Amino acid sequence: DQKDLSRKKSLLKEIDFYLVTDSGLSRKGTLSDVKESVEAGCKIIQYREKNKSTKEMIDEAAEIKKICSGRAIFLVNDRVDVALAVDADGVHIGQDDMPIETARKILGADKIIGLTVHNVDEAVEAEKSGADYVGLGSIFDTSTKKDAGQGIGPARIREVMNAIKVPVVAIGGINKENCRSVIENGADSLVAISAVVCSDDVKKETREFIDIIREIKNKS
Ligand code: TZP
Ligand code: MG
Repeated sequence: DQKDLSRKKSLLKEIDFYLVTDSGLSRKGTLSDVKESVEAGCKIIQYREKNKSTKEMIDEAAEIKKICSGRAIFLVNDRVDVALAVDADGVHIGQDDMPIETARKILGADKIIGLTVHNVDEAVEAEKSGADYVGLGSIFDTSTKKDAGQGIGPARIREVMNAIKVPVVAIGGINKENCRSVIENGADSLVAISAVVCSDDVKKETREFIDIIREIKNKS
């Protein structure tokens, strides 16, 4: 309902670390990664699955929803149909996916929609189109997403932050060493995929990211 939605949207502002799943890179599997990361305090999970059938995705998404229930926001990457099928909290879509206006029509007002942007112009456009947050990237070079392009550098985060009001989530090539520069440049939160899911201890990595991010936010 409406109250629930405004709570979730304000929660977006309080997120520090944002986990995106990747079954291709994961050591212990997506469900294990989600469970460990949520246990460590991660408040938002995006199910990003490029290699499974729709049926497999719906089954897995239903499991992720259970794990997240009452503890973390649960979004599905690209697949508006899968998000609807399991009644996820929303979707994260890219510039070449379903247009945001169309996704909004299908999902309704009470779902979260995040959009990937690469620069200030796309960020302003995303906000105008009703995005609840933007994912900005790739910040650094990364091999996790083949078509991510060269890193734009953390200084660009500030420009985007100054241009829009919705939360900005930084993504791409972020690790525990360079994440300081990301938060220092104003990002509300950040995603790390390989730095977390390629680890043997997803819980510990998540915890460490959260601790570093909070420490920097508290200083500024
Ligand atoms: N979108 C832009 S970069 C990226 C996505 C999904 C991959 C980020 O993965 P990693 O391993 O944190 O660089
Ligand atoms: Mg996409």
